Amino acid sequence: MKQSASMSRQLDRALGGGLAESRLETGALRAPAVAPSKRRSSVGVPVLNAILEAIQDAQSILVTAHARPDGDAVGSVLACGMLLEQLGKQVEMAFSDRVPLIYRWLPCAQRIRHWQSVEGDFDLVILLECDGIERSRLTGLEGRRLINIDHHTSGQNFADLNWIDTDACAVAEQVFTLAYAADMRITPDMATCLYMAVLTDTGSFCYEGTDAHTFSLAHELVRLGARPGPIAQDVYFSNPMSKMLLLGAALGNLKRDGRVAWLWVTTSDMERSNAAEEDCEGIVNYAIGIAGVEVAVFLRELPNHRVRLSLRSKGEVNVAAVAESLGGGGHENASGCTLEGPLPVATEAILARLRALF
Ligand SMILES: [Mn+2]
Repeated sequence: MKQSASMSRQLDRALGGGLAESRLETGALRAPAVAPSKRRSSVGVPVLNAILEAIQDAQSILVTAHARPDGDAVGSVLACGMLLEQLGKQVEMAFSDRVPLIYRWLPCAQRIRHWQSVEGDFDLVILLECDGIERSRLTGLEGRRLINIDHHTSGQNFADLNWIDTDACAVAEQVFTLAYAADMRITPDMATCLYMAVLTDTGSFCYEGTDAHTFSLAHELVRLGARPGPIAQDVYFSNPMSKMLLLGAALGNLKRDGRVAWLWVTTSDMERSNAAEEDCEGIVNYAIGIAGVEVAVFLRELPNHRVRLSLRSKGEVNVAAVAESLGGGGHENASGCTLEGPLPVATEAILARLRALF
């Protein structure tokens, strides 16, 4: 591991002109230099140094992320785990929920444990995309040495070391930066996991904030061995039938009032479609896809009579703030929270909140 003297050079190589430089080294491409971006100077170098030192001092490390893991959580936990193994660490990766089917093809995905409680002694726990230990829904994290790496605006300084970079397009970008800072090689397997994370967390490079830097990161990951075609096949064209049946049920419940659209599924819709929780992923995007709709909400009735909400915005409304005011969190354009049921009450509650904004 490099000492701090070379840290800024490493970071610069990771996120700055180094991308163009590495292209020149390969001699294969002569693309123009990547435009500088504000986030390259905003990376928290001191905390990165501290994180690298903590990793260096640890022998056994657990890597986890939030419950109901999405593509960024799964891909970044895997890449981070592989990075730590390269550094000679004893690594466990765990989630409180199963890895969704569409991510189980990822390298090493079968190594991720499905735990309710942290098992074993760890010198260090790295939490990705959590605003507190509760977000992981793993018990037994209290009192352990924790590192928090997050890119959400709802990020909190709850751990011993906290690296929150809201300019990162995915937590995968932070894992990428960490690998470069540690002077470790990003293997094709790591690149595959990180590319999938960036692809899914930027909404296939569609969300606001996707810029030249996002594409240079993607470019670098492809150069390092990620294969966009097969990854897109696995993520977008390998859905179980249950997901399509559930989508049909949700679209049958689609409603609109001015610039707000919403749709929902009940527990009986879930049962009838033989759907799993992960089959709900992305349904909200069909509602935000309507012309003239600014905010969309997907509501899912939970077996405990509470209601899980996913919110999307085209940019006019900050749905992270809306979700945070209701105990949830996320990004300005994509967020979530859980409300008390029954479903019609939760629907009215969120609609009242959104109508007040227009
Ligand atoms: Mn993310």
